[in-house]
Amino acid sequence: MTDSRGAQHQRSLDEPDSFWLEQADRLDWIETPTRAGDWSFEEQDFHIRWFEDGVLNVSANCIDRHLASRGDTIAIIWEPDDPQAEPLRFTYRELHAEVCRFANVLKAEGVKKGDRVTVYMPMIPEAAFALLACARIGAIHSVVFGGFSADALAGRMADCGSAFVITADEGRRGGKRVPLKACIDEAAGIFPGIEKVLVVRATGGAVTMQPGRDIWYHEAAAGVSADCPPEPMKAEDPLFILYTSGSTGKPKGVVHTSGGYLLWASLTFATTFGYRAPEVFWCTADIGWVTGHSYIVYGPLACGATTLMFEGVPNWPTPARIWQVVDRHRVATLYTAPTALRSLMKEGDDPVKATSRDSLRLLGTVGEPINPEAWRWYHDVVGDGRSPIVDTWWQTETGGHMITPFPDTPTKPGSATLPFYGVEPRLLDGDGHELHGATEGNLVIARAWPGMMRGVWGDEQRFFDTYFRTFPGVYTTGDGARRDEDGYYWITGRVDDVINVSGHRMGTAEVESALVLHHDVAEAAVVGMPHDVKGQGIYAYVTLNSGIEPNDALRKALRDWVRREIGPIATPDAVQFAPGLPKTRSGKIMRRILRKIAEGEIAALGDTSTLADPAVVDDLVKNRVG
Ligand code: 6R9
Repeated sequence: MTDSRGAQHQRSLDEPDSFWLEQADRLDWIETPTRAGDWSFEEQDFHIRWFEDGVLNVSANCIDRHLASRGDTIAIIWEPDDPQAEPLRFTYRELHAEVCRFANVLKAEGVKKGDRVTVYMPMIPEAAFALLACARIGAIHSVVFGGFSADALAGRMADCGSAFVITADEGRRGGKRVPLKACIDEAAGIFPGIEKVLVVRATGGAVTMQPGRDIWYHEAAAGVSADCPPEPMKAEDPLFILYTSGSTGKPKGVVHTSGGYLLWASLTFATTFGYRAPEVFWCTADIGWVTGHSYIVYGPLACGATTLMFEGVPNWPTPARIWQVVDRHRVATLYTAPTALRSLMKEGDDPVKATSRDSLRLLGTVGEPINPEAWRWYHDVVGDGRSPIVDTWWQTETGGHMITPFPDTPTKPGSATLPFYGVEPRLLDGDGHELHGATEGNLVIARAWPGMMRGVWGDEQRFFDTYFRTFPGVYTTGDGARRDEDGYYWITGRVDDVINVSGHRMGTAEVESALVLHHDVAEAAVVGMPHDVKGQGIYAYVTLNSGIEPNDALRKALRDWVRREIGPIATPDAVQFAPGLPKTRSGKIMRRILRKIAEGEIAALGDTSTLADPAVVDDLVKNRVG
């Protein structure tokens, strides 16, 4: 079987045009494409286009085309936060009606093709309806994770000029209420461009509605038709924007297209998970991350699968919740993050063993490197040694899986194994020279693939500069990797200033900018540190303004400040007050040294002779937090 995978992979590289035009048949086209990839990563001629003359509608591909053959199949199962509450189920036919109604409401409220619609929602079925409704009318959705602050939300809306936002009164998570509408009210004070707020009633919690701006979804939907013809879209028309953190500057709006992205989501879903109808597929991600886009909504629905959407958290109200949900809905494939596994592992094997899990056929992970210990626990305890694990490496930018096992690929704990069809990974040294054989280096991708991002919203130059300038002619992933003698890849983690906190990307620059906004802070430097559950934690070095007293109250105030400025996931795990930061004579902060101190690797600080003031380091080592 692996041989046929190898042969197919080789063909995808040798005959990309015929390979990808054949694969395009997976989708339902209004106008079938006659061209596959047309791209160049060279600066003079930089462009990336796939299936350029194809025309399709993503929502019709995810819904309408299944109606004749499986209209009564369950498309979405929704498991509520409260285990006592009733799950909801929507057949493809019901999904069609819900999405059409939602689309008609958007139209009636003036949303047009090409408009950017922000989605700031809890994990309720309406979140999926909202995405598909945007796709149906050709509006570009920009989902902002419900855990982000008003500031972060306003910044993202302003960046893509989004005047329309879809939200809910509140969300529910782990028995707590999350205010969402209130956050939008606050965001509207920061970004005055918010013209309309469509509010889904989820909890019935009290909210204030501003006449003329705020609309209840259930009221607007009352009179609209449950039929809405899908808008024909060019393959290269944007489907969505999703903001993600990079090593510099503010988060960038990663743009994905209608044709190439959907094909990638659909093909990777079908292949990596070997999906067989009528199995239940469960991806535990939030819809606010790319994993939720590709493997809760677009991939599964494009394949006519049954996708489970979970409102809650894996370990509430008991550490067995995740396994109880598996049993309750007879989940065949569970796709989750190593950080979730590590925190569940801490609870011991009993909560797992108290459940059956006999429906599981396949286990998947994503978001960060999985440590072999967690891999073995997942395999031996959760999967009872029966189910293979697919450790899928990919990024917001890649749209879907890039290096991953298939269900029958022989695996090694901790390795994402082999490249997907059409993916040509290379390892480069720091000077851009290709390294061959068993080796370790910067992971780059040497050719375009259909699911790759097409741009940074509103900043073409930043797209090229971020991904194609360091190593000319290839896509730079920002990750390091090792390749072993079998050609298997082992992702070693980010090589840039991005911290991977519980599988979520956090730019050090973002946290630093939030810290220096505080009136007591003169300067801040942020690095990653090892964390046994989150994978990486956030370690902040803070220099205070003169005359300000460093103490625990201020430390707490700074952590709360960042939490409020960006969101809970950005909260520093450690704050060290530093009278000075290690800088070169030209004033550059030496992060390498700060990282080593945060990691506790004091003996390995390396050469500090180029520092303007080497004594600074002694103080940092002495006052290390942790
Ligand atoms: C899908 C997603 C991307 C970064 C990526 C890498 C890390 C993701 C991984 C993995 C090792 C895996 N990453 N999957 N590292 N093994 N299986 O997570 O997208 O949020 O953009 O993060 O996550 O460092 O560069 P995104």
